[in-house]
Formats: sequence, structure tokens, C-alpha cells
Amino acid sequence: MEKNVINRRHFLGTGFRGLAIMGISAAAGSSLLSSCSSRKAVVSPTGMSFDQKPLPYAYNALEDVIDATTMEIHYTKHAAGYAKNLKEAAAAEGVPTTTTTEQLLNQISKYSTKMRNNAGGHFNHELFWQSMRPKRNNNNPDGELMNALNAAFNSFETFKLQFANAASSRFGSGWAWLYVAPDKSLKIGSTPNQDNPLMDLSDIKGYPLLGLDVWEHAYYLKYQNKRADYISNWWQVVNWDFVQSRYNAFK
Ligand code: MN3
Repeated sequence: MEKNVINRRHFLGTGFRGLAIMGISAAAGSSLLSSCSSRKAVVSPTGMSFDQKPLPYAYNALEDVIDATTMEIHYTKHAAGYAKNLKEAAAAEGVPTTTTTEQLLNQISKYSTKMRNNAGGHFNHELFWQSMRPKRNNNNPDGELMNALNAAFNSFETFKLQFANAASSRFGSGWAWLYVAPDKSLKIGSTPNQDNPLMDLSDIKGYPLLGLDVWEHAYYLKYQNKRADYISNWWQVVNWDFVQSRYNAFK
């Protein structure tokens, strides 16, 4: 048992340094790792701590797409709970505080279910808050990201239809994703519970650009059973500049 803990510590501490010693940059290491084995998750170029960042807008800023009460409860109760429980699990299972959430997710199969649920929950929500902004009409991406979406899905409208379908057909609780697959292509998919494409045990693997929370706690106060209405309204508050910045960071 103790040996496993030491091995995990050793790996987490030296994963990226090991690549540096081999003369491989983190970005190149990412492609190297992802091409080595389909079991390996995609290594993220960004790093997220285990702490919640302040919400980048007021609780009522996304009205009337997401109501203020839902935002407040979602951020201060649900998401805060994932961060707290992640830190508890990390302390109990010997994960150094310098580890990023992404590094942990890349090898989440080595840890407890509590770690999986809460590391996933923390990452997913931190990404979710950043990927929204106050509502805009004709809220579309532009430039490089728009070109990439058009190329991958034939049109932006088709992309939105396929993404909405992934979100509405996820049975029970989970997330819909736009992500960059290991072969660098843009993909749409969904994951159950708080799983995400960075997890080594996920059925879909890649670098998430955009995620939509379809747990009932994300929409039930305002939309009740009408998940499809929540999804179609949500496009008005997507922060495409943020999505573009993640796309740039990955490349
Ligand atoms: Mn949620």
C-alpha cells in the first residue's frame, strides 16, 4: 500500500520533468504520449489548481438563460463541494498539492472513486464557468475556430445540432463535450457523471474545449424537465473567445 503511494508521488512529481530530461517539450510530449497507446489520456498544456477560481461574472449575469439562484447554488454548493472533496481525497491518497487537476485526471484510474468524481467535478465546473459570458445575439465563434468547426462538421449549424444531440441524449447525469482528439481532429461526445475526456479511463479521450453540464442541478429550477430548452438557450452565453483560447493553447 505504502509502496503504491510512493510510486504515485514519484510519478506525479516527475512526469513532466521526465519528458524534459528526454529533451521533449510538454507539447511534443503530449503527442508522443497520446500516440503511444490508446490507454493514455491526452496531456493538457494548461494547469488547474484544486481551488475554485472566483466566478468571472455575477450570479445574475447569465439571465435569462441561466437564472441567478441556479448559478449561486451551483457555484457555492455543488462546485464548491467538488473542490473541497477533491482536496480531501488528494490529502488522503498522497497527491502533492503541486499536482494540477489535469495531471491527476490523466491517471485517474489509479485513484479512488471519490477522487474520480471530485477531480472530474472540479475540472468540469471550472471549465464551465469560464466558457460562459453574458448573453449575446448572433453569438458565434469567428476566425480560426469557426473555420475549424466548419471543416470538421460541415457547418456551424450542424456542429450545434450534433452537440445538442450529445447533450440531450446523455442518459441521466453527465456532460457534452467539444474536444480535440489525439489525432488533432475536433470531436463531439458525452461522458457520464463527472467524467471527462482528460481521464485515462474515459471512453472518449482528448483535450476539452467546451463542456455543457446536463446534470439536473444545472437547469431544473428554471427549465424543469425541458433539458432541450436549456441546451438551445445556452448557445447565447457561450464564451467563444475562451473556447478559441483553449484551441490556441492546445495547438
Ligand atoms: Mn454541475
